[in-house]
Amino acid sequence: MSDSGTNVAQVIALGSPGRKAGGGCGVNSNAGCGSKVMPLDPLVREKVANHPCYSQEAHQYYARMHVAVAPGCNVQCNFCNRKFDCSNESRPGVTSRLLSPEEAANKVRYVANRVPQLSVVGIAGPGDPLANPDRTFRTLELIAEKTPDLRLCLSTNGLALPDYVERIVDCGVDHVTVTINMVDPEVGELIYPWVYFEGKRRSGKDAARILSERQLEGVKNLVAKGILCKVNSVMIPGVNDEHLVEVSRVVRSMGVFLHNVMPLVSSPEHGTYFGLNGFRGPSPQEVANLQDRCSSGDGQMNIMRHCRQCRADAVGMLGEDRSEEFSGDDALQAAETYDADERRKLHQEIERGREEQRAQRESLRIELGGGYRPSSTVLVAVATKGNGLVNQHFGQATEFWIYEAGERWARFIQIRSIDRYCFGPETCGDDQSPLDRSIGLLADCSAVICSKIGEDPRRALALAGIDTFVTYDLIEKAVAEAGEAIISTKGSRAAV
Ligand code: CLF
Ligand code: SF4
Repeated sequence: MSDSGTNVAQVIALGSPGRKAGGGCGVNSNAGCGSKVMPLDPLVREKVANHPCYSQEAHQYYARMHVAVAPGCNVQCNFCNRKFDCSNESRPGVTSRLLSPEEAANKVRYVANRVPQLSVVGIAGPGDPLANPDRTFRTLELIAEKTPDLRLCLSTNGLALPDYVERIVDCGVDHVTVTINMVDPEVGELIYPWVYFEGKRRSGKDAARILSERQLEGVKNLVAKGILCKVNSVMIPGVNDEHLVEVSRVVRSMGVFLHNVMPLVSSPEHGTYFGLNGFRGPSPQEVANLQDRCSSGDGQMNIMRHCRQCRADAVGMLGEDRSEEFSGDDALQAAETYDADERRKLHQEIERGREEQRAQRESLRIELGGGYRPSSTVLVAVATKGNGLVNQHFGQATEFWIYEAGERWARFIQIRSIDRYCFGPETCGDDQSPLDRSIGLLADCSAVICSKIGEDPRRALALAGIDTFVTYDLIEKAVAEAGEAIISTKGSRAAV
């Protein structure tokens, strides 16, 4: 059953009518995420193969959902307002409907029957899952019983993590995210006014030290149990931005698989300490620069670059928000049967399509990031709905995928969302049209690649010095071709 274009094989069928097929998907299929291309242990490869957060490639084909069952929190972060969902994995200002464990398990089954790409269920709030252990573990047990083919995922601030590693393993959770914003209490006291630990509220450096020790102890124990561990960090300019390179180095040395550096989203109306006190979020360029520093030099970390900072009740592919569609009472009823066979067939079709794309990409011999970087590169923005293809109309794009392009070379850098384009009054205003916002968002790009565009936006982009390429093709192929064309006519333009 599906309401989302059920024939997945059709959706990911390659190439466009009239064009030579070729190329492939986001990153090397042996890589976990982001820009690095590294061979993976077969066990790890199996774990990331269909996890949309742990693999940039997988996120083009598979969906996740969150169930909002965990209301309380044991920590106060200066980027969080408790009226809203946990900002460690959600954008500030988003509020989810709290579910009971039974309602959550029913909703998972309902969604799984209707979103065939669903592969992962996560608990990420609205508070901290491990500050609500009974609700969280009951939910996980029910989901494992009713929808056993789905992967289970958990996100936590880590304060209570050492107490629950065994239960996490027993429940069958195989992916855990810990938000670590510092490993130095002097930095930590600027981010955490207090933590609640062993029945007492602790503040200042003491609070930050306890939190950091507990986070690292929890991570160490998870890794020892074979759980795939990701670390999320909120990048707060002037507070922990420089320090996150050290965080990356430390967690990598402990066996963490992936580091997700996310921008602080800060505005006074969210009512957070940082928002009310003028702390700004970083620009996309600043985020990309820090991610590059974490992934090279001393850090050498595998970096997640496609996070959408989604809601505690998110549903769908990472780039889409279908939470409203599944917010009614219908989804919470117990009566539905579960069609695991139908879902298995659909996932097999997805895998067949991915395999074809890989083979075609290999035949094209386009390098996907990795160690080598051409001497001349430019940035290009891609409008895509996923599935490895340039397949989105410019005017309908709510986000752009930014690539660095060179001769037979393409490196995925980041996602830029039009809705979230606001880094201060000089870049954002109520009077800006969606077109102005897109152009502002892409000001450092040399080209936009999309499947269709109107004459007016094409002209406006040209006036801003941004070329347009219209195609329906594999993303890396289109990116490398556009890059080559621009460099041969205009030369290189500074990349991020
Ligand atoms: Fe959810 Fe997090 Fe699991 Fe993914 S989200 S609990 S690891 S299934 Fe993913 Fe969303 Fe970013 Fe989180 S895009 S906010 S990283
Ligand atoms: Fe808010 Fe999450 Fe921090 Fe708790 S851990 S204060 S819910 S951001």
